[in-house]
Formats: sequence, C-alpha cells, structure tokens
Amino acid sequence: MRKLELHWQILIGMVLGIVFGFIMTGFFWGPGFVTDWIKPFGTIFVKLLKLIAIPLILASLIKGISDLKDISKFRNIGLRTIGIYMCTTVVAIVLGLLLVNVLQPGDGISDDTINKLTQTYATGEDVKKIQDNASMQQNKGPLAFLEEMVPDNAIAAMSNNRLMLQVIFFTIFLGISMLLVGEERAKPLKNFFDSLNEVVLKMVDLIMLIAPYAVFSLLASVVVSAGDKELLLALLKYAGVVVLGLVLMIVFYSILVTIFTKKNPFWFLKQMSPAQLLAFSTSSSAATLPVTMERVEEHIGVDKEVSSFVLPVGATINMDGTSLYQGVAAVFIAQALAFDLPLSGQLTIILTALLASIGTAAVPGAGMVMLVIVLESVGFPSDKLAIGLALIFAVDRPLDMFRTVVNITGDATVSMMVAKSVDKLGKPNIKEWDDHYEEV
Ligand code: DAS
Repeated sequence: MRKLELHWQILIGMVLGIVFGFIMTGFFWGPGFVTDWIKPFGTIFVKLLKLIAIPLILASLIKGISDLKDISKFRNIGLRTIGIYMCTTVVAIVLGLLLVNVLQPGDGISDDTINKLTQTYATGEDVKKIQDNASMQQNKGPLAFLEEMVPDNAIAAMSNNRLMLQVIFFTIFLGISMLLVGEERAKPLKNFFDSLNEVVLKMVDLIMLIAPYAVFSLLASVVVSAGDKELLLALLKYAGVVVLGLVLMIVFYSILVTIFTKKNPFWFLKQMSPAQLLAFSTSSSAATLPVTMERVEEHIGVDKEVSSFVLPVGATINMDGTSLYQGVAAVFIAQALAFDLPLSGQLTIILTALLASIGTAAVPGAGMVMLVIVLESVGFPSDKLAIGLALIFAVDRPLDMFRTVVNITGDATVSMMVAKSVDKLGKPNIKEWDDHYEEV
C-alpha cells in the first residue's frame, strides 16, 4: 500500500470503507459494530488534524507575514484575497440559483414523501438543534461576525477550533507588530515560529500515514448511518442539482487556474486530490486545512507568504460549495412547500447566502445551520422551517462531503491566483508528475 501515491491510497481506503459499510448494513449487528469498533479510528484521525490546525495557522501565518518585510505587500495580498473570494462566492450562488430555477427539483416531491420526512426528521433532535444554533446566530447584529473576530483571550481562542477566525485575527495582529518592530528585534520570535512551522508540517506527514485506514472508517460509518433509502431516492433530483452545481464550480476553478496561472488544470486537480478526498471523507475544511496547505505549498509551489494567509482565511470565510448549496436548498424548499419566491427574494438570497457562508464554521453540517438564516431572510414561514429542514436533512451529510471538497478547492484556486499576481507562484518542491504536464 505504501508504494502507491497518497491519493490512490486514500481512494482505495474510501472505496473499501463504502463496500464494507454496505456489507455491514446487511447484518442486524452491523451498524452497531461499525459505530462502536470502526468509527472511533476515523474520529481520532479528524481530531489529530484539528489538533495541529491551530499551531499550523499560528506558525505559517507568522512566518508568512514576517517574510513579507513590509506592510504594503501584506495589504496587497489581503485585498486581492478578500476581493477574489467574494467574487467566486457570488458566482457560486448565482450558478446554484440558475440551476435550481431551471431544473425545478422541488416540483416532483409528493405530499406523502413530505409527510414521511416530516415525521422522520422535523420533530427530531437534529432539526431542533439546527434551529437552536441558527437562532443563536440570528440574535446578533449585522456586524456580529466582525465583533466576534476579535478575541479577548488569545489562549482561549486557540483552544477552540470554531474560533479559528479569532486565531487568524490575533496572529495577523502579532505578525504586523513583528514587522513594525523591525527584523532584528523580532528575530527570536520569527526563528521560533519558523521552526514550529517545519515541525508541524512533519506532524501532518505523520498523521497522513494513517489516512487510508481512517477514511475507510469514516466512509463505513457514513454508509451505516445513512437514512431511509426510499426517502433518499425521493431527494435524488435535489441532490443531483446540488452536485451538478458543485461539479461546475470545479470546472470554473479549472478555467481560472488555466487563464490566470497558466497551469494545467488536470495537473492542479491531481495535486489537490489528497486534500479533496480528505475534505470528502471528513466534511470539515478545518480538519483538511493542514493537508490543503501542504499540497498547495509543497506540490503546487505557492509561496508560504501567500498560502499562509489565503488558506486559513479561506477555510473560515470562503465556502463557495456551501453558498451554492444554500442557494439551491432555499429555492428547493420553497418549491417543495409551494412558498412563492419571486426574483427579488432570490436576489436577497445572493446577499444572505454570501454572508451566511462567511459565518459558516468549517465543521460538518455547519452549512445547514446557516441555511435557516437564508430562509428567514426571504420571509419563509418559521412554522414551516422544521419541515423545510427535514426535507433536505436526509441527504445533507453526503452533500456536505461534496460541498466541502469545493470549499477547499476554491481556497486553493484563489491562493494560486493571488500568488501568481504577486509573482509568488514557483516550482513545486515535490514532483509527482512530469514537468511538461504542469504548464498548459
Ligand atoms: N462542512 C463545512 C466545511 O467544513 C461546509 C458546510 O457545512 O457546508 O466546509
């Protein structure tokens, strides 16, 4: 197994996990066995990745900023990054709205299916938890996300992955201050973070040694916990529209990479495939971030000065897959429950889905929590909200896997575009494919 390239190892682990999961569903003791004896290994793997995400952000961001030498370059990278992120997210939402209006997946849902979904999910703990999380988000003002970005305790912020944006804020503040005190004075601190960066990247390599076995465990547990097969089929058209949109976003990124970086898009997708497969398996941009950074820096050649800012910020505020999904899901629910959503309402969705995807945490299922905000923004009746969420809950986990792949691929694409624009897109350190494939 070790001889194979990483993405083949992970892919084999995923396929075997899915097959094993389906086999286990054939025995009454199967799902319990997988949940009790197989799933923990996948959970440990995700926890290990999250464990090093914060130290990696800290070390690589400090190194990236302090390597810049002056503030103007940092401002340059920051403005380009945020600007391109907002553009790709708007493209994703508009694409989602176009597809869901043209393909109308909500029209085919029978009342019987809606009733069955309502009984299965609408009264359940899961939907109630999503609504509680969403109402906590809503009670805040429009600038809440800005307020929450500033930590009042740096150590506490680092102890909680959901506060990644606070760690990024603190780290940028520290990095800029290091630049201002001058290279000599900041040298001891810079040396410390430079070596921390090397050590944490080595930890990524060690954790990745168990990746094939971990994704086997993660996929097996997803298969055994899948909902009612008949209900899944009823939602297949809706799921198909979301996945079609997400695939088109990958095509969109490939076009951006070809035009703006002159790199071969197939070469790009191959270099990113281990991170994409992990994003699919974990449904977490935060857990995948260490691997996304390693792939972009070592295998694509984006300078750390760029990737150390663009990728951690992207993992938290740039979720193109999630925003496309929120656009499709909101209109699908309106179609299925015969709620009239005129064009003005759909334009509102563009803005709220943009803000919702910024506020979505980089953890599994977070996109669904923010969907409530999007639905409320277009005046969707709150008594029907639970039914609406129940409608899409059955297929949310598989769709979360796909949209997380798009989220991290979008981040990698923007990091290459920004790097190219500031002439920081060099040669990969590790070659896995011949040179002539690399350039278009
Ligand atoms: N799973 C989230 C992520 O980590 C995205 C989502 O929930 O939509 O990117």
